[in-house]
Amino acid sequence: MLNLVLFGPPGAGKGTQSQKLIEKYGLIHLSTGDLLRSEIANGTELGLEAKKLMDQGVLVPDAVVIGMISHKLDANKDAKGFIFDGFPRTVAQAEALDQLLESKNAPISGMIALEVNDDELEKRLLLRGKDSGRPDDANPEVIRKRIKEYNDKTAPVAGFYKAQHKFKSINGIGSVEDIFNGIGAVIDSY
Ligand code: B4P
Repeated sequence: MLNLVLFGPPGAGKGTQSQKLIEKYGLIHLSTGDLLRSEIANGTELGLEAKKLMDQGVLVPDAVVIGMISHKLDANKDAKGFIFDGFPRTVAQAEALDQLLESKNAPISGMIALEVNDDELEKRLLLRGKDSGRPDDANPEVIRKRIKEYNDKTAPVAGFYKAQHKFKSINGIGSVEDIFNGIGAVIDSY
C-alpha cells in the first residue's frame, strides 16, 4: 500500500500535483481543504464553524480534521493507497494519522515536501483568488496569515517525518510537469 503525504505551504502546488498523482498511481485523494469546503458548500454545522476560521486564514481544530480523515479511511477500506494533501498540518495531526494507519497495518510510505518561497506563494494564491471564489485567496493579509500559520504550526510536521527517515523535499518552482516527474522519481524509490 502506498500512503503518501504531500506537504508544503499554501499555494505550493499540493492540490495541482495530487490530481496528476491519483491518475497515475490510482490512489485515493484526501484533501482536508476540499473536505472542509464541501462541508461549507453543504451548509453543515461543521462547515459553518470551519468557514469562520478558514476565511481568517487560521487552522481548523485538530479534532475536526482528524475525525474527517478517520471517517474517509473507514469508507475506503479497499484502497490501493492514499495521498494526504493538506494533512497532517500539525504534529498532533501527524501523531493521530500514525495511530489510524497503525490499526490498518499500512504506515506512511513517505512525505514529499514542495519548496516554494513566500513571494511566489502570494503571487499564485492572489492569481487563483481572481476566479476561484475562495475568500482566503482574495486578500493579501489573509494569505500572509496562512503562511504564518504554516511556519508556526505546520512546518514542524516535517521534523516528525524526518525523525522517521521518511522526508524528501523537491523544488516546487518550475513547470507542473517537471515537478510531477520529480515526485514520481521519489515514489519509484519507495
Ligand atoms: P487548503 O485547501 O489545503 O489550501 P492550500 O494549502 O492553499 O492549497 P494548495 O497548496 O493545495 O494549493 P495549490 O498549491 O494546489 O487549505 C485551506 C484552509 O483549510 C487552510 O487555510 C485551513 O484553514 C483549512 N485546513 C485545511 N486542512 C487543514 C488541516 N489539516 N488542519 C487544520 N485546518 C485545515 O494551488 C495554488 C495555486 O498555484 C493554484 O492556482 C495552482 O494552479 C498554482 N500552481 C500550482 N502549481 C504551480 C506551478 N508549478 N507553477 C505556478 N503555479 C502553480
